[in-house]
Parts: sequence; C-alpha cells; structure tokens
Amino acid sequence: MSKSYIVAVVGATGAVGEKMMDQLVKRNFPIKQIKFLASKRSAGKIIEFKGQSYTIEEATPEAFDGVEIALFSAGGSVSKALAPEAVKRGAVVIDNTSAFRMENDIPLVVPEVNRQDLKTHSGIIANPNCSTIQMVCALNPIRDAFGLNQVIVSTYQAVSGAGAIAINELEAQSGTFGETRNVNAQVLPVKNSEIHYPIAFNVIPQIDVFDDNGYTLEEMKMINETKKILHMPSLSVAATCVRLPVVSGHSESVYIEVDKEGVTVSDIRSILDSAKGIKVLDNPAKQEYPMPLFAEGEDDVFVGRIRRDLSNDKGFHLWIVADNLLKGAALNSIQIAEALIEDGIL
Ligand code: 25A
Ligand code: L14
Repeated sequence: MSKSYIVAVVGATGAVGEKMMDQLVKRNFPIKQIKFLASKRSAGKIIEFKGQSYTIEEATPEAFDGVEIALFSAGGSVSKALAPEAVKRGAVVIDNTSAFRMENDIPLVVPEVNRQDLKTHSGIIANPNCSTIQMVCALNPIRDAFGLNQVIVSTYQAVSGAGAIAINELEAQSGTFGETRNVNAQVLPVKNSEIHYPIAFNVIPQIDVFDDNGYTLEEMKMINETKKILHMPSLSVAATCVRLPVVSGHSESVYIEVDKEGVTVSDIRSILDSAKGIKVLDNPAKQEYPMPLFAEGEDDVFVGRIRRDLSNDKGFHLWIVADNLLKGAALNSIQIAEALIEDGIL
C-alpha cells in the first residue's frame, strides 16, 4: 500500500484554506490524519471534512507535533512565526504567503514549470503569488520553444485575492450604485492601512503597499518571482496590478517579445495547446475568449486573444485568466505536495 500522510491546514477558515480542503478531497490526496488550524478567533469552531466533523485548533508551535505536511495560508506574519516551528518538528511546509518566496535557499515552485527545484528544499517550499503562477504557466512553454526577451503585464485581479473579508466587502457594497462613492470601505486596497476605497463599480490601481520605486509590492512580486521561477534573472519584466469588482479569477493582458525570428500566432497557439495545465480559448469569430466568471472553479490556465504586435514582429499579446484561489493558490500548493511524493522527495 502506498504511504499516506499526517497533514495540517493552517488558515483553514480563509478563502484559500477552504479551497485547500476541497482540493485535498477532489484529488484524493493520501491523508492518514488531518488537522485544521487558524487564529484564536476561530479555535473551537467545527468544520466538516469528508463527512466528519473537526474542531479548529489555534495555530501554535506545538500544534505541529507529528505533522508531516503543513499547508500554510494564514498571511505572511503567521508563516514567518510558525513555518520554522513546523519544520523543526519534522514537517515539510508548503507556504502560500509571500514570507519566504525570494529567499535564496527556498524553492519557489510551479510544478509544470520548475518542478526540479523541489529537490533542493530544506523544509519550506514557497507557493508563488497567484498572478505570477498563471502568467509563468503560459510563458514557460513559449520561452522553451522561442526564447523570451521581455514581458509587460497589466493585471485585472479579483477581490478574493485579498481574502474572505474582501469578498464580503464587495458583496456588501454591490447594492449601492449611485451612492458608491460614499460607502464605508474598510478593506481595499490594503487591509491594514488608513485609507480605503469602495471596490463595487470601481477599479483600484493598487494591490499591496507601495515600494519606494513607485511600484506596489504586488507588482514587485510579479517581477521578482517571474525571474526566479523561470531562472532568468535578467529577463525584462514590468507589471501594473489592478483590482476589479470580480469575486474570483484574475485576468492579465500580457505583452511578450520572443527571441526567435519568424514566429507566428499559430506557432504560439500550438505550443500552448500542447502545454500541461493550459487551455487555449481563442476564437474571435465566435467571440470566444477567457473570462474570470467562467474560469471560476476550473483547474486550467486559460489563454486567448493571441495576436502579433503591429509594430514588432517578435512581439505578441496574450490574455491569460485563471481561478486565483485554485491554480493561483490552493491547487498549486496541493500539486507541489503531490510532486514531492511522486518524485520521492517526501
Ligand atoms: O500577503 P500575505 O501576508 O502573504 O497574506 C496572504 C493572505 O492573503 C489571502 C489569505 O487570506 C492570506 O491570509 N490570500 C488570498 N488569496 C491568496 C493567494 N492566492 C492569499 N494569500 C496567498 N495567495 P484568507 O482570508 O484567505 O485567509 C486568512 C486565514 O488566515 C487565518 N489567520 C489569520 N491570522 C491568523 C490566522 N491563523 C492563525 N494565526 C493567526 N494569527 C485566518 O483565520 C484565515 O483562515 P481566522 O480565524 O483569523 O479567520 C476566520 C474568519 O475571520 C475573518 N477575519 C479575518 N480577519 C478578521 C476577520 N474577522 C474579523 N476581524 C478580522 N480582523 C476571515 O474572513 C475568516 O473567514
Ligand atoms: O502574495 O491581494 O500571494 O490579490 C496574492 C493575492 C497577496 C495578495 C500573495 C491579492 C497574495 C494578493
């Protein structure tokens, strides 16, 4: 009989944690025993998993005794404090926050792209930022076939990226058309800052806080993580990250310049058609293109609107959409765990 594992989900009550639970069931992950951890606020609450009731426990260092795989999605500060404690107790941590992603000795992994990086882990594996994951899924096969010089991306990101609390805020504001400018906003663009704007009937060109260079941290995550995952430290990447009143599903308008001369749109399409985890949805005659409402609940990264730049023969434009809570977070984390098992690393 193949091995099964003692698993902990940290942040089980959040938008991502709930999807992690769904994915563990859906993908029939080999679980011997499971526990669900969250903040003190949620400790004692009961949640259902595979027809059984479980009591949520407070995430403390001791809660990780005996745990073999710990899936973290409770924010960066929780990961910083508790991931090393879990590792100390023998667990492999797959961390969905930004806490460790850019540390040199921590692999940052999208299994379809850089699964080999898992081999060098020393306890913590970082799950990349959601907008970055869906973009590199499409860029990697193009880079392998035609080379890649430059990437310029603008994102159209759903509120679920900011957690369950931001979904509630969008819902609450959605009946307010006509008076939206005066609604009481408390979460977006950045939960713990002083200034907030309504998201219903609006578009906010800020995700996460600003860096001194004028970019937001979400934009810097896309820039730095893309280079790290693709192993291309000098790739030219620029990003503008924008929040829209969409519940789930991040969309991206991506401009790329390839290395090779003479690449056609149909070359790009056929490379993407045969790439794992990608679905090309690109038929202008039938008005077929990816949209976040239809990507919700789907595992794949959808690519459409593939066209050549009109002034640069090596330039192409793509429209990339995925469910940010699935491939962007929970699904990718479970796929990392599966890859560790399949490759004999765990
Ligand atoms: O940028 P970072 O630091 O990497 O942050 C990542 C955060 O972004 C979210 C996710 O929030 C994560 O916390 N996120 C969304 N998409 C993501 C993606 N693709 C993503 N992160 C990475 N990649 P979330 O809402 O999905 O989950 C938050 C979970 O964390 C638990 N938690 C918080 N503090 C904790 C903790 N667990 C342990 N110890 C702590 N100190 C949190 O549990 C939730 O499971 P909870 O018990 O605090 O929340 C239960 C319910 O309460 C609501 N809530 C949250 N904050 C407040 C609140 N209610 C009132 N007041 C609050 N201040 C939540 O909505 C939840 O339903
Ligand atoms: O870095 O607010 O993984 O949409 C991803 C979602 C940060 C927040 C991360 C959002 C998070 C982001």
